[in-house]
Order: sequence, then C-alpha cells, then structure tokens
Amino acid sequence: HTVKAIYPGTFDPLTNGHLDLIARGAKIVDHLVVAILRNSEKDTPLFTVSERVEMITETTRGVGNVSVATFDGLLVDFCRQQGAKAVLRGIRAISDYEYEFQMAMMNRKLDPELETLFMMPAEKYTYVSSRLIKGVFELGGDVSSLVPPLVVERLKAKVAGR
Ligand code: COD
Repeated sequence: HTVKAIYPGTFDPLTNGHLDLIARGAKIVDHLVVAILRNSEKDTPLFTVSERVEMITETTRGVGNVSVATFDGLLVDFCRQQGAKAVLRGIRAISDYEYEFQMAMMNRKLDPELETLFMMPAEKYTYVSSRLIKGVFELGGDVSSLVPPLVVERLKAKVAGR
C-alpha cells in the first residue's frame, strides 16, 4: 500500500533544517504533504501564509512526491481529510522531545490510527530554528548557509520594505 504523510508546521520561514527533513521524509513515504498551519498561536508571523506557501513550493519543486498545503483546526482532522496515515516531525535535540511527545500522544488520543514519525536532521542543522534565523537576520547576521537562497532574498525584501 502507499503511505502518505503530512509534515505540519509554521515554517516562518522555511530553513535548511526543514528542507533536510523534507528530503529524508520524501525518501521513505510515497507522498509527503508539507502543511502550513493557517492561524498559529505563535507570535505574529513575519511572512504571510501565501508567502510561506510560495517559498516552500519553489524550493521543493525538484522533489516529485512533495506537495504544499495549508490547514486550519486540528491536525488529525486534516490528516483524515487528506487520507494520510502518518505525521512527520523533526527532533533536533532533547529539548524538542517533551513538546513533540505531548503532541504525538495527544494526536494519538484524538486518532488512534494516526502514527507520528520522528526523524533527525543532519547534525549541522540541529541548532537551526525559524525563530533564531529571524532574530539573527534582523540584527544583520549572515544566515545564507542556513536557509534556501529564495528565503534569504525574501528576508532581505521584508526587512527593506519596513
Ligand atoms: N531540523 C529538523 N527539524 C526541524 C528543524 C531543524 N533544524 N527545525 C524545525 N524542525 C521541525 C520541528 O521539530 C517540527 O517537527 C517541524 O520541523 C516544523 O517546525 P515548526 O516550528 O515550523 O512547527 P511547529 O512546531 O510550529 O508546528 C506545530 C503544529 C502546527 C504542528 C501544531 O501547532 C498543530 O498541529 N496545530 C494544529 C492544531 C492541533 O491539532 N492542535 C493539537 C495538537 S496536539
């Protein structure tokens, strides 16, 4: 049978850590849907949902079995609606574990059929987060080896347009 998985997140913005996980996930499952949460409780996003969709779509264009979507409401409902049996999540360090464990267990409670798959990125991306990228970039730091070129471009445009 074919396995479809959802890789959900905020992706504000997409980093090379996310991309590393997308590449690893796409090798294992038949189809991977990168799903952006539309109304995140996290503080005001830097990029709009459509800007984030565009950056991920452009950057993953070369990977045949990856698509991009957005969702609202419960992740388990979106997975059911998509016919996806699994959720892909990344673990960078022990500090990610507690939050990821709670979410995986809550999602299992909500839908016992849905499995959460955890993967680890390449070591060089274990300290990369969207939050740090934004912070470092805004203070003039070089993030060009940590995010895709298109994201660097969009970060520059965003900051220049302020
Ligand atoms: N290397 C590897 N993985 C990474 C890296 C990196 N450098 N950076 C991030 N990741 C992983 C994260 O661990 C995560 O697995 C994924 O990439 C996405 O990261 P974020 O930060 O963009 O995503 P989050 O944590 O903001 O996503 C949270 C969700 C949107 C999944 C969650 O809030 C959700 O499901 N909301 C919907 C409502 C719902 O169902 N709530 C109940 C859940 S129990």
